[in-house]
Amino acid sequence: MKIYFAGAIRGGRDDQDLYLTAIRLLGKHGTVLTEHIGDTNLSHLGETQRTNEDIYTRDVAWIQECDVVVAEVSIPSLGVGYEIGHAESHGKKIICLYREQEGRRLSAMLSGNRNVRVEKYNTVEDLDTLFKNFFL
Ligand code: 6IA
Repeated sequence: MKIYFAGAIRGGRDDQDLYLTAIRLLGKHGTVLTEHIGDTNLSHLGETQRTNEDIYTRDVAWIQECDVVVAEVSIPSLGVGYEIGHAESHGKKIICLYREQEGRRLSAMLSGNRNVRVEKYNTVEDLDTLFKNFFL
């Protein structure tokens, strides 16, 4: 099972510890192609040793290769939104993980999209259960 995990980079790195935890949990169910998303050394500037074009080319190839895209969408990110749209156009399974926050609502392009499974959660334990149920 090849898993493409998506999470905000230039959109903001406030959730990077959570991404790292999610990637570790997902690793129990398959190969996570994008382990760098949880890298605590990766700043909001992204991978500085690669060009933007390299990153784009690699990421779209991985999306096309993967079995499922798991996207953490609590922090809005243009890149994550693009990756979800790209995955949808290639018929990939898509799970969006979302923590409800006071005064914010998830984009209708995800919450109103039947091709996207939105899973609301609060804790890391919720994520663990959610992944176990999904990858059974
Ligand atoms: O718009 P964002 O940067 O928040 O988009 C984040 C999403 O796009 C992630 O899920 C990644 O898969 C992908 N992505 C976008 N930019 C990068 C990046 N650095 N490094 C790795 N993945 C990325 C970009 C900049 C660098 C040349 C300085």
